[in-house]
This record gives sequence, structure tokens and C-alpha cells, in this order.
Amino acid sequence: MTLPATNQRIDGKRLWDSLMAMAEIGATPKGGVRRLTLTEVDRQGRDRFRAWCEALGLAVRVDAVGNMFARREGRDPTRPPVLMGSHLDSQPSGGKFDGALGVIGGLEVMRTLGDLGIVTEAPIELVNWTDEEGSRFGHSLLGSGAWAGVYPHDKVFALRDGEGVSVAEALDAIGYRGPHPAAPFLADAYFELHIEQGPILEHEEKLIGVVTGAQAQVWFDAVITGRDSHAGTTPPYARRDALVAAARVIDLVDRLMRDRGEDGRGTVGQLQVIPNSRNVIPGEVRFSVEFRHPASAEVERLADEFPALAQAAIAGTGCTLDLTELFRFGLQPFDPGCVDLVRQAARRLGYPAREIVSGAGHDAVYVSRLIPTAMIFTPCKDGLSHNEEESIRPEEAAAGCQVLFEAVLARANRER
Ligand code: HGY
Ligand code: MN
Ligand code: MN
Repeated sequence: MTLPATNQRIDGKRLWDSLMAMAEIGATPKGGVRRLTLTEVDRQGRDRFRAWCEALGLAVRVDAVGNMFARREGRDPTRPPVLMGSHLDSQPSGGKFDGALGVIGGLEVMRTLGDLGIVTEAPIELVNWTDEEGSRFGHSLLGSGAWAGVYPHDKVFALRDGEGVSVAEALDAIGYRGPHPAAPFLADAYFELHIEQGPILEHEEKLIGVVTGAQAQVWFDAVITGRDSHAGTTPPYARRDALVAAARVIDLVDRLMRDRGEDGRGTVGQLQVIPNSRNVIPGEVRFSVEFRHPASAEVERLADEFPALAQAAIAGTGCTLDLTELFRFGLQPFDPGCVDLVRQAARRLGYPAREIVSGAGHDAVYVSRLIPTAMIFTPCKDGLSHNEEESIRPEEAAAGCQVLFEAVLARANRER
């Protein structure tokens, strides 16, 4: 399909102003945001998003896990909708643009369609997915995963955060357990605009990333159990120090990553020491482990080999290790037809672009298992993300949003 030439432009200033208005919700002192999923702050962001959508006359519906869908009718109601969106939840000390760019960018597309009086053939729906980040309940892409049937709903509702609050309780507390089933429905395509969260586009002075897929990953929960005991009176032979054992596993994760060169990714991001008292030898340590790689086979190998290697690493510490694999997925390719719409739009707009595989996971990964999907990347300063100093330029946001507008419009008006 070839994109029609248009001179219809999104409003970059309105886009930027709305990004800044959303960033006020959960704003942190260093200029980032803390909008942890299903918290009161997330509710405020959701409410603001809903109000903006309803001001455009979009019909907003919420599903059982809090995913929000804002629908703009098309000329032909029998056609499946074209979806676009991302997530408004953030990391505990996240940036203004991770996720928000895709949701607010989609809102700008809806606003521009209204300004221009365009009625597309197919309906269009803008999505805010619940809990993309996974930092509160331990499973990333939770909302899109529930919608796509990857995570069973009873398991989703039962997940608990560090304070023991379940997803179900958190949804009810903010009033976002919606009446609609969190289940797949027929849709024609899904487009997600997102910052790259890495250094490639900036380094190569590209404005647009034509995302062909997302890399493989596997996540674990680890619990090491030793024995609390007195720091001053317990000699080496009697110690069962869970933190020393954890340190050996953490070093193993780093070595397994570096053994795979510059494509290797291995991270322990979350760690809890119990009882966490300076003069008590820790009896328990809980931590996260994740590996990623562009090659599915490497992640499969890591997922299969890591447990035994980790058990060997703690030998002689007197501790035990319980490892639980939370989820894994292989390299997820996106739909060539949708990817080509992104490629053509960037080319026609004269934006310097390059093809790229996403290092980060995105809702598009699970959505693409069910419907044709593509992503659009924009650069971020120093490739920094999941950091309060995450930063992009207004013209980069506008370019990404313009590509989203063109791709969604072309798809929604395509010949059936
Ligand atoms: O972890 C990820 O890849 C995503 O940024 N939540
Ligand atoms: Mn994101
Ligand atoms: Mn993120």
C-alpha cells in the first residue's frame, strides 16, 4: 500500500503542552515522574487522560484490568478498529516520556483528525495499557498481557506488591476495574509510538526508528534463605549469610551478560535484604533477575542454564536458593505491512530514519501476537531512560507523532 501525500500536520506545540501537563502528575524533584501503576497518582493520570478524550467526543471504556480504550467512530462501523497507544504508568523514578509519548501522541492524532474534520473509513481506538512497567507487581506488560491472553486473569488479580496489596485491590482502590472483558477483540492493526530508550538513533542522528521487532527476554524472582545471626559473635564457619550468597548470584548474572558481548543484557534491579539491620547477618534476600538478547536461542539457553549455575554459585554458603521464572518471550517480529507504513511515512516526510529492533519490551510485543503491529521510535538524550533525567526535544516528539498520524490514517482508510 502506498501512502497518499498529505500536508495535514499534527500540532507539535499542543502535543508538547499536553505531555508537560501529564508530566505534572507524579512529578519528581529531578524532573521525572513517579506514576506507579494503580496508585492514586496513576488514577489522576488516567482521569486526566479520560477527560481529554471525552472532550473530543471519544467514547472511553475500561476493561477488567484497567486497560482504557478511547474510540473514534469511522464511516464504516463494520470495519475493525485501528488501535494506537502505549502506557501512562511509570517506573518509580521514571521519565516524562516513556509510555506517555505514545498515549499523548495518539491523543494528538485524534485531536488533529477532529481539527481537520477527517472521518476515517475504519474506527480508531487510543489505548492506555495498565502496568506496562512491571515494577510494582513484578510482571511487565501486565495489562496488554491480560488482554492478549498471555497472563491468566486469576493470576493477574492475585499478584501482590511489596506491601502485600493485590492487583485486584489496587484496581478497586482507584475505581479502574472496568466492566468490559480484558480479552482480545477484532482489530485491524496496532501502532505504538515510543522513545527508543537507547543511544542508537541519537548516535546516528536519526529522527525516526522503524521498529521491526522487540528482543527476547526472561524474568526470574529469586529468594535466598540463610539464617539471621549476630554480626559480632558469629564466626565465619557458622555463618549462613544470604547477602553474600546473593552477591555471588548477582556477579554470575553480570558474567553471563558479558560473555555475550555488546548484545548481552543481564540485570538485577530490585533487591530486598531481610531483616536489613546493620548488625544482623541477613537471613533472607529477595531479588529480581532478567536477561535479554536479540536472539531467542540465547535467552532460551540462559533461561535453561541459569538455575543450575546459580545453585552452584551459592555452594558452601549454607544458604538455599528458590528461583521462579515469571515469564519469557522470544524475539517478537512486527507486521511487515504495518512496518512499511511507518517506513514510507518517515521517507515521505523526509525524516532521517533507520530500522531497529527494540531492546525494551513494549505492549506492542503481546498485542502483535494477535493483530498486525508496528512501532515508531524517537531518539532520547544520551539514550537515557528509566531515569528522571530522560529527555527528548519537542521537534522529535512532533516528528514521531506525525509518522503515527500518517500510518494510522493510511491503515484506517485502506482498501478492504
Ligand atoms: O522493561 C522494559 O523493557 C520496559 O521499558 N518496561
Ligand atoms: Mn515504556
Ligand atoms: Mn519503561
